[in-house]
Amino acid sequence: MKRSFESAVRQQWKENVVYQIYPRSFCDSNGDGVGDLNGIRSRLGYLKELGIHILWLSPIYKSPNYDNGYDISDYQAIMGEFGTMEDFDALLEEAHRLDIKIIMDLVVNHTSDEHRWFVESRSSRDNDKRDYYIWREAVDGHEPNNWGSCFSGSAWEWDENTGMYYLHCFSKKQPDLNWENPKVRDEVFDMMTWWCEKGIDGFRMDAISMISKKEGLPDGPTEGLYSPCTYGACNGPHVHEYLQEMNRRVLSKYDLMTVGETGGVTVEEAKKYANAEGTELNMAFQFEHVELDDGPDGKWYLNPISIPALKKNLTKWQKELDGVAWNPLFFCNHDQPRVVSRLGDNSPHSAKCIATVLHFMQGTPYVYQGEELGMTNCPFGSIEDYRDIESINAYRELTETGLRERSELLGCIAYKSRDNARTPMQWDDSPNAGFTTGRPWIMVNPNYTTINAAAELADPDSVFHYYRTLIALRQDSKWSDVIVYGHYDLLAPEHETVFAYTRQKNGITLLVVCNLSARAQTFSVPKNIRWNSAEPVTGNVPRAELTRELALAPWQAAVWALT
Ligand code: TEU
Ligand code: CA
Repeated sequence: MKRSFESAVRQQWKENVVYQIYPRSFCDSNGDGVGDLNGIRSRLGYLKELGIHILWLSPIYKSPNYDNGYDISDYQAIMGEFGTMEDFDALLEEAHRLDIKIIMDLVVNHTSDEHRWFVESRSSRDNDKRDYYIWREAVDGHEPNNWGSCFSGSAWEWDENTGMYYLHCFSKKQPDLNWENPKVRDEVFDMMTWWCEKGIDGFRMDAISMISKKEGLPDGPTEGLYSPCTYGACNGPHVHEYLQEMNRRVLSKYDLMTVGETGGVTVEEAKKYANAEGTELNMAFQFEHVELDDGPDGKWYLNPISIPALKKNLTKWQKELDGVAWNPLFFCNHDQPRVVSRLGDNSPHSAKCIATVLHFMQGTPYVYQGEELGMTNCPFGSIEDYRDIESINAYRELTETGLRERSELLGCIAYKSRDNARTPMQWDDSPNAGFTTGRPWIMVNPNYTTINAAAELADPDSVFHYYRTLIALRQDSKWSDVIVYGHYDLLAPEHETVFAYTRQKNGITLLVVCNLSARAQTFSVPKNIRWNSAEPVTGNVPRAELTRELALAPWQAAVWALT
């Protein structure tokens, strides 16, 4: 029977903030230049200080690391470089002791080609694991369709041994699983159950909107050299059916938080993925707001994000999901450049302003490691400085085909590369930012001498303490209720740089005003907003007073509670 839900259905995962760790770059405990599980455990106190109760770990499973762990060769073993299963158990136990939950990355759209399922599947046409993956005959001596991989090239790889192609929406080292095969679903659900029995607290589901491909795998419209496989793979005909089955067979049996990485998701689709009745997932990541600066054929452009467009987009998600689903709120993750270098000007002041915009919206905020320090994009030089398969493959394909000029493209990669998010966490001003005593696997951002956790912990005005305050306001203040559950309304949609909105619940109105610009601006509080008294909640300028005509400093953010 259908029930109707209010946004105010209380859930712990709505009231907390999620902190994402990219284990390879967080903290190295043994000097091999690669972050690891014991490194994470040694920093739990830091996360506690920030106020974190939920950690999402990017993949830590056994992997040949062509895509930094998003290519898994054994779901029930730990990557050797990260430690052992005992190290994981110790991390989980210590986290739980500190009241911190651990959410695992679940990468089941594809496996590594070194996973035993694929090794068997490719061994012969009649192997009993053949249908675990998506194999097709050549069509007129060519690939079965025009789909391109997210990491350049065709989405099909020819297998000499059996004379057929297999589908890989990501690199050819990441063959797509065939979810239409019930045995694949059994295997995945058994593996998930094994982790749940271990006591983990939830899943972030990688590329989960791509597990059901369009019937017949038809050609799609081309952009550049191929048709992005996302046209044929995202939100396919059976995706909700598979997630409901997963929910029935696994998720509903445990107390978990779940969030899907649902590329290509529309508001209508998100209402299903993250429906408030809880038959699929708790939240669904949408990416429209971080694609507003894309060019005609993808991300490698220097376009700025237009603030009115950003407001319009996020407002659509705020309004449409209120009461029927739940938004995850993010600007940063391991696939995005640093937001302070994208929407801001690299200054701590701009980092605080951007954080304010996000943390006062309705939804669960996600903080990506280093974001709470205002960590910036990295001044990479040549293509040799990069480690990310997406950046390296794109550079090769677009320059070799003559579609882009080398130095121009390199500038765009410097701006947008996922590696900007993957440089080591900046702990202090000692060599290699205190991340490792060895040689880091990727360069350290040279600005660690000024931007680092030790310096920010000691400075009450730092970005770190600003985030700590935002998190405390949400979790433990007289405004928690309206911050988490209040209704959202945008103000002044046309204003070129000021992002202003209200949140309302039980007669309390929060007024949030953020000047996303390096210039001073004026802002008129709309006439329909009235107040007898305005109490400052937070902001990045001391003693900001609310007046009808506001004179805002560059990057000023201010929040008032109106009564
Ligand atoms: O990302 C899926 C995805 O859609 C991304 O490839 C996205 O298009 C790209 O990163 C934008 O630059 C997930 C993971 O988050 C990513 O790190 C993995 O590489 C990918 O899946 C494959 O597992
Ligand atoms: Ca290590």
